[in-house]
Amino acid sequence: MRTETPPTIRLEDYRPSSHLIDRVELDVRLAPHETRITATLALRPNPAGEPGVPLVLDGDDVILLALDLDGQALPPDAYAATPSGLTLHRPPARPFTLRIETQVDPTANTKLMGLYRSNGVYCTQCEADGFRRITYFLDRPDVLSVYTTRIEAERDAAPVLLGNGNPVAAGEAGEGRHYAVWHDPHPKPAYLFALVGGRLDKVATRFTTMEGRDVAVAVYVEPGQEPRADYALGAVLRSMRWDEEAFGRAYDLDVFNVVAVSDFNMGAMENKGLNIFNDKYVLASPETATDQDYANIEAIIAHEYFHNWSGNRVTCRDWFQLCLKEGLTVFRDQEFSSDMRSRAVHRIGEVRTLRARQFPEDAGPLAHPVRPRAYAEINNFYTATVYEKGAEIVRMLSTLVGPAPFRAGMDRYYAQNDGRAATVEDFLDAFAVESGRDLAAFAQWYEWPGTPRVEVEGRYDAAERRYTLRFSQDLRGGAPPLVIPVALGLVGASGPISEATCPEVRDGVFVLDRTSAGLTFTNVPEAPVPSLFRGFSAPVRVEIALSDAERLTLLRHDTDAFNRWQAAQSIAMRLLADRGTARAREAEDAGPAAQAYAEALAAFLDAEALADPAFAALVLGLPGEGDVANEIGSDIDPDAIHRARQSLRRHLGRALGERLSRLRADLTEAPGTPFSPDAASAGRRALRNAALDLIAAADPVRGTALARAQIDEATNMTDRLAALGILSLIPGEPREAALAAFGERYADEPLVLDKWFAIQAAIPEDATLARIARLRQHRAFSMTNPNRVRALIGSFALANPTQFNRLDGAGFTLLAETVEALDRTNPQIAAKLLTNFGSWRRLEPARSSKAGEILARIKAVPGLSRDVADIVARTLS
Ligand code: 0A1
Ligand code: ZN
Repeated sequence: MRTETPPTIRLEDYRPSSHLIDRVELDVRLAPHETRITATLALRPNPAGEPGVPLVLDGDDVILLALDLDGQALPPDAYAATPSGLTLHRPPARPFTLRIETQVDPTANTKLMGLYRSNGVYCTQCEADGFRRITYFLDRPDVLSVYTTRIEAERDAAPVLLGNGNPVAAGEAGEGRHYAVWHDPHPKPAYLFALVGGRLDKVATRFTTMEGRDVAVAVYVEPGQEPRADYALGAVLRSMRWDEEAFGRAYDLDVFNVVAVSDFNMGAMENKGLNIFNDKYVLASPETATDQDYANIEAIIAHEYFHNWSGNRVTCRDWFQLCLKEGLTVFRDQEFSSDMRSRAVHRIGEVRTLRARQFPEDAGPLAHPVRPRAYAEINNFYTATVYEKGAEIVRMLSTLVGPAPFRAGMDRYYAQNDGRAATVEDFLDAFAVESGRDLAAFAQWYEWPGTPRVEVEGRYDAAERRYTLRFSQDLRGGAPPLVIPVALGLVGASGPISEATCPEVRDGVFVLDRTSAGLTFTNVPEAPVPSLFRGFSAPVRVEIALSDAERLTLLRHDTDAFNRWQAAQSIAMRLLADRGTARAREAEDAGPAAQAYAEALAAFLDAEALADPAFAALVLGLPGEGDVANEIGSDIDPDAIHRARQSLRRHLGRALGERLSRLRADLTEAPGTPFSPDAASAGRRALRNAALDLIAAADPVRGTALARAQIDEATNMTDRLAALGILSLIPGEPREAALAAFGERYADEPLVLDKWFAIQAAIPEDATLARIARLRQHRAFSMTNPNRVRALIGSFALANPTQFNRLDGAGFTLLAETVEALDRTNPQIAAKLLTNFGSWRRLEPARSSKAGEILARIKAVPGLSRDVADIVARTLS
């Protein structure tokens, strides 16, 4: 539906549904253009709803073919049907059955919401409001029904027919057609409905739950791709076992199916018993997937599987409660990945993502509370704030109440809300009961946008052997003080100061719940360095005046790996932010601070690199250009930041060169070592490639030779792609030859070509725009496939700050034109791309006014989708 001023939906206006639907029987006859759906709905008035009102069913782009009530055709004046809704003016005040026949065109469905076809495979996406594109329905998450689905299709076109729940019947339907019937005994909202029909092959196994249920587990992929689905299948089994062990949650159906499709708007979807995935998060082989891909697959398989309890068994009352399932499930998948891999390394990755994506969102015009109070288009609220900050809130809650009460609170939450549509209040209530804490003040985390700042001052009194810390918090927008768990400790010149004590610090955590507070540690034998917010214990910005020498003490001696990494990052960040401002434009010289930083890194590498290469790779990695821009905060000049970062990379490469070469040699796998995606092997590759990056920055000729050799000799995609990325930053013939060869080698591998598109879109040179224009004509590029668009255009906006923010506005124009074109076919992806303008006001004035002009031009385009109209209006507000 296209509209100029989207209506706003408000949390305070929530009312229970007028009716409930206890049972849904669907008969879906799949056909490329004329798919017919007969929905038989067992309806009744909702005792909690308003009595005597019309029944208003949602619809979106559906054609009504037939309608009857309790077997009787309805007279024309009894109802009104449009493509966007079906109203029964005077529904019976008793239970009744409505039979609705609709028709949809899955092949013409380019929005990828509702029933559509991806590479010929029929599939569905119903969250948040796609079910209404299949049939008229009460398409809201607090209407839970038991579904039975009969799917019928031509056997040749769709030999595999999958639905929610358990398979109960199958057979011939005549004229080359066949059918399957699926029954899902667990009541669910319509957004969890799914079906799949197509030519697919599977890898399969069985899993016995802790309750003794024998579950058939399968991952379905396009024929020929089965070997690439093994890793995902293994990840399903690990997820099933982990949720039993960590949270006591067992799987509750006889089958669990995962299906990979190539056209998908998001990462994946947790439909009950039938998770549908973007193939990027299922398919992996050493030749085509990087270590990051393997880690993402494991995490997303887990995320969708964990939704079976956090989201499906306990669902959301309304879409304002989205964080209830998403923040909690992200927290759960983070914990899973930390247990499968290195906890410290994983935590650093989580925080990097939060700072790169959520902090800017929270500081810009699209900022919103983790539980928003109003929305115009819910599909625009699947944001870093809801997901990642939502997960941080659950993490803080677990820190506050402690491990045993947290687990008990989770058990209580599930027990009390199983089969219900719950709220954030229901969630917090379970923990309040189990911990005996009043969580009313903590609940404010859900209500206020913006990243709180916490200022800290430390003072040491040598005579009294006392150390005091003064904290004050500042949350913009008039919010009350938040409850902030501060995990902390003191570190001395040669190690942690364990004898120091402070009564307000329990189990290493101080809870800051006022605007300001002071702490006094006694028995402190030397001037300490405070290690604050260990493990990033709260999603805040910390301001404390520490010298580089003090930060290096933390890097050397802190027991908290996150803060060791943070110490190194803070030094690098200060160097980059000082030099990355327009004023420092000409400053090239690295200076003594950079020198000292390089020496500290050298000592660190000598002592620890080989013991924990994954961690060392993170310590060696500089903050990204976007991170530096976020730190600077206003009057941002992306060119100055780029120059500053290049100059520091060069400096480190020169200062550490020999060491880095030695490290590379030490980390080289013996020839014939089989590839393994495990975290330790991935860590060694990460450090080797981080070393190559700095070597190439200091010596492009040598870098070119090493990168070319690595591309030729690599036995896996991680090494090949890392080398290609490094070479892509060195202009010249070797780069062009390597890019061309890579493009040919993987000509038939769309997911690998996505990486190739992304690398080229991120080249920080003027000629990149012309390169992108050429790549848009590449035979593998397609504007209707979200992965392709994200790879080429999304990466440009996200990973190429100097070119996207070009002074002449050509980068903004490229994005704007793509958004406009895409809005006609896939508004969700168009709107997501448009969010890349989120920081436009913080750019220096010339760039900022260009961005403003272009945004105003988009706003004036007639017939914008609600998705894009909403983002553009908020971005300009
Ligand atoms: N619930 C899914 C995310 C998701 C949301 C909307 C979608 O519609 C296109 C698809 C997926 C998750 O958290 O993984
Ligand atoms: Zn999710």
